[in-house]
Amino acid sequence: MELDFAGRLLDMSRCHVMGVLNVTPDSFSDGGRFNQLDIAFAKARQMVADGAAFIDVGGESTRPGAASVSVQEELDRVCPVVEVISRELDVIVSVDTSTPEVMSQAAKLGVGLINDVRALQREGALVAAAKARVPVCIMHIQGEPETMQERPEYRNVLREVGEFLAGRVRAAAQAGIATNNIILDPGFGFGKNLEHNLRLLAALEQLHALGHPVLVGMSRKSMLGQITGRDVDERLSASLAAATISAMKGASIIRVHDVRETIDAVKVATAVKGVV
Ligand code: 9MG
Repeated sequence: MELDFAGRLLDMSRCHVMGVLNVTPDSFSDGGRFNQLDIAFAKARQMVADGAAFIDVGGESTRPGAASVSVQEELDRVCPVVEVISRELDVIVSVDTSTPEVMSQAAKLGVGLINDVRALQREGALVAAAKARVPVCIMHIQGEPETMQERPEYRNVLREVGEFLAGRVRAAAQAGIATNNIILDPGFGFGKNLEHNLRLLAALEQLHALGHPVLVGMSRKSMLGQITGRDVDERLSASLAAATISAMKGASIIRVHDVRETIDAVKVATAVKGVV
């Protein structure tokens, strides 16, 4: 089960780690775009040295209540970073965006994966992703990031997430995206309360029934804070537990802030899976 990420082939039957690289103003302590580019590149280089197979570059915060960003601002934040990482580092660059213009521009700069938390629902996103001719990650979300955590509701979260993703796979296929280029993500924390997230994680292997590799992201998320009572910068152990469970349940890509530590956790899970 190999996928071609803009010329880099990866076996999706194995578990890979994706490092998070946010290029939003709140992720840099000092000003100046050149300085920010240097900092972003240094972070990416460290994550690659630590074993990341992907670097996920995002210029729009999807945290509940985060301010929206103009297309031009998102392009200005993301493109220089995508360009320098694609040129200088041996890694698959993923672009975390819902904006068609950013998808198209990033594809020209060498991006190997489009990661859209809005499941290609913005006008023009399906067409832009199809033209990019790289794999896409389609994530489940209920509502919009600004308001999604206000009162998420499901009758059966597993079934509804599965139906939503299957519907978006159909829409993607109709737009010309090759179905074997689609990765699915249940979208932990995106319009879900703790019980919804736990039900999805407990049944993660069932998502494979849709026939696509699975990506998950739980690193440092509030679901882990709710379970442990810990602040965001104290959630490493909980994030590693979530990563280990996901790897055991067959996730192909785990999106994290702490690459080095997660690589070790994934190695343990992979070793155990190898003997059962
Ligand atoms: C950008 N982003 C933040 N959380 C994420 C998650 O859980 N999955 C994916 N695919 N992207 C995410």
